[in-house]
Amino acid sequence: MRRPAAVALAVAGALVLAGCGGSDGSGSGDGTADLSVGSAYMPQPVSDMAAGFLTITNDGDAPDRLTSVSSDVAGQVTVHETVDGAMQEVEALDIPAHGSLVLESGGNHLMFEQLKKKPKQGQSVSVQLRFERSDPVMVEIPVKPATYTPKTGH
Ligand SMILES: [Cu+2]
Repeated sequence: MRRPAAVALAVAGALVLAGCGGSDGSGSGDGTADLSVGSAYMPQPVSDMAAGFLTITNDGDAPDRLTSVSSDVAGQVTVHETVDGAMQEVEALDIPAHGSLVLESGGNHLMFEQLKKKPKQGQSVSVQLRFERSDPVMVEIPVKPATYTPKTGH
C-alpha cells in the first residue's frame, strides 16, 4: 500500500508550509504595520490655527491607527475629519493593512492650535505622529503658500 503513504506525506508537507506564515521573511506571528509618511504640507497659516495634510502608507500585514499628534510650534495638535463640510475632532484614524490613510484638503486633516509662532512659506514644521501599535514617526512638514493645493488633487 504505497499510495496512501505518499498522500499522507503530501498532506504533512502542506501543513508545514502553511505554518510558516507570511512570505516576507519577517517571521513575526500576526504581522506588523509598516508605515511611511509622504505628501506632507501645511498651508501657511492665516490665523492662530493651521491645518496639516499628509498620507500615511501601510505596507505591512496588520492595520494600525493614528492616535495622537504633537508639534513644537503648537500648544495642541488634534486629528480632524470633515463630515458634511463641518470638521470634528476624532480619537483616531484607521490605517488599513496594505492601504493608506489620506489627510487632504476638504477631508481628514491635522489641526494645529495655540500656535506659538506662525510658520512661514519655505519653513518646515516638525511633527510627531503616534500610533496604536507602531513606534512614533517624526515628520518635517514643509510650509506652502496659504492657497497651495497639491497637483495630484482632484
Ligand atoms: Cu480642523
